[in-house]
Amino acid sequence: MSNFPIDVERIAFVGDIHANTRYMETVLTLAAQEAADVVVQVGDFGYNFLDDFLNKIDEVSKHVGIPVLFVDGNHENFDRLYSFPVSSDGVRRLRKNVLHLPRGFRWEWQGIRFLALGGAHSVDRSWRTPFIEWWPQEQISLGEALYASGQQSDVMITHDCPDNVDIPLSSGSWIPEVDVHSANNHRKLLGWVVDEVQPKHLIHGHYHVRYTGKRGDTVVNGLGMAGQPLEESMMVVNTKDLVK
Ligand SMILES: [Mn+2]
Repeated sequence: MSNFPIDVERIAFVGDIHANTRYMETVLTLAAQEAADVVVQVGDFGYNFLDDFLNKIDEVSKHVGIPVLFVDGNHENFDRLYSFPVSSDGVRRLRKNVLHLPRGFRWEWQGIRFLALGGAHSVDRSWRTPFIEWWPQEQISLGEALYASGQQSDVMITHDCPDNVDIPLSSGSWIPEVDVHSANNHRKLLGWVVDEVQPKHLIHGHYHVRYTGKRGDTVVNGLGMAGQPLEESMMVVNTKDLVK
């Protein structure tokens, strides 16, 4: 278990940001108004992680005194993201106040056990240029799934949604059949990890729709995206309420 160097009583979760600097500024402002100790972003955060984006988020984050933690999504430049080293405490510091939670990273806040597991399949992959607009590291590998499944946790923070959850989506008839298949397989693999970890709560992004559902005994919260009203993209909670 990581000795993650902050404790957190109140968390502002936020959905896909897609490198939208101005939206992130608004998120941090609301997080401060809501007395959150930290912003936890659920993937599709920085895309190319440009210096201008990271510097601005770091500056606003320091100004309001709220660090930004994120799991990776699928629309991220993984070559750039993984060029930042993992610190001895297990996270990537892209800036002093902007931290990546790698897949399988575990920590505790308020005695509650958290597990990060980013990644998803891009169903728009066919329209993207490999290694410029799309990266194969986007999917959870079998090794990452095995590593993440090794221990129970109370809360999972993911980008994709596990299988056996009804997401209130409009139809995606534009998606090629092979990518429907790959996306479903990815959800199954994540679902297998969830079966092993048995979290009480799972929070995810990727589908750009705010809803609350269940998967067995696990409460599932899906978050909206940048551009939508903040009540669609954000969920601010007391840490201890996640396991009630
Ligand atoms: Mn996504």
